[in-house]
Amino acid sequence: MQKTLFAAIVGRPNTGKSTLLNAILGQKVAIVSSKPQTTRTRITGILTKEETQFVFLDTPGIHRPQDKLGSYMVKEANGAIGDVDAVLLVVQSGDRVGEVEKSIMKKVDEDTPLILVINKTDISNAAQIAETIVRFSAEREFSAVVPISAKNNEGVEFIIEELDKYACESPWFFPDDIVTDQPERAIAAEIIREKMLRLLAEEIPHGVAVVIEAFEETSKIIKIRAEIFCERDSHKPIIIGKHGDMLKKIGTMAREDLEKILGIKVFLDLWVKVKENWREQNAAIANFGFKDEN
Ligand SMILES: Nc1nc2c(ncn2[C@@H]2O[C@H](COP(=O)(O)OP(=O)(O)OP(=O)(O)O)[C@@H](O)[C@H]2O)c(=O)[nH]1
Ligand SMILES: [Mg+2]
Repeated sequence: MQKTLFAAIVGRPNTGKSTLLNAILGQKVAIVSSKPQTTRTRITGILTKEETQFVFLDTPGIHRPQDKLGSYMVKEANGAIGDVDAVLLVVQSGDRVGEVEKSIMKKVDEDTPLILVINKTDISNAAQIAETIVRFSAEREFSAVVPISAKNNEGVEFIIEELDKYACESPWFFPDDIVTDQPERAIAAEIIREKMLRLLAEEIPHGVAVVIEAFEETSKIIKIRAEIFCERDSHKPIIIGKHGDMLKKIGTMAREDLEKILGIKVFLDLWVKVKENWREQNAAIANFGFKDEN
């Protein structure tokens, strides 16, 4: 008998939602960075285990939006809450209950299982975990509270065990051997953005969008041409770097990751362009793939 369960992974930026998704799947499908607001759109991860297919929606961290892209991101996250059978609220061990968590707890209706996931236990202690449980439990009843370290893959299996209780009889939505519904082009664009988040200072990567212009696959190699759009003239030379060093570094790191993920040799051709203040323009946001489907 096939069973299915849809679960949304939500919380503030930077709590480790995407790291958790990757840990659940045992494979990288969502990019991760130490900077908040890494994830910009919903990312589907699929885990098929025995009879159950778990479909996870990783979402952008919920924050007070500063621009139109931010509004899109928050809408994506909030929208996911209403579309699923269960919700994982990811907080960090030691956290207090903030506005974001309060708004999420309010949005999840009483019939939907809500699991409190307390992440980053590897950098906290038992007292902090206990305090976090007390603080959050005072606000709302959870179907389960699961302390984990997504980074070290500890405790993650308890989330799956808990979610399995709520899976309903239903044919699977995806073949049992796929882990994400993201096209390879989208993964390539995200990996390039991840390297920029890692290598460049705060404001620059947050204003970057990556568009895959060409993706040509032969039996031996994938040739990818990507355009990196930054939002100011002054950012372009920084992304390119002295003698093109920075762009080369971004390209090398992205290529190495993509070769691992796609399992084939990759040739990456990167171009940097400027699209002034695109994060404030609905048309540009939509062109860069952030389309409002609700
Ligand atoms: N020590 C520790 N760090 C973690 C853990 N999980 C995630 N991190 C780190 O926390 C940072 C944020 O991780 P992400 O997975 O990108 O967080 P996110 O919640 O998806 O962030 P947004 O997409 O911006 O909302 C990264 O530097 C991760 O390496 C953990 O269990 N322990
Ligand atoms: Mg994320």
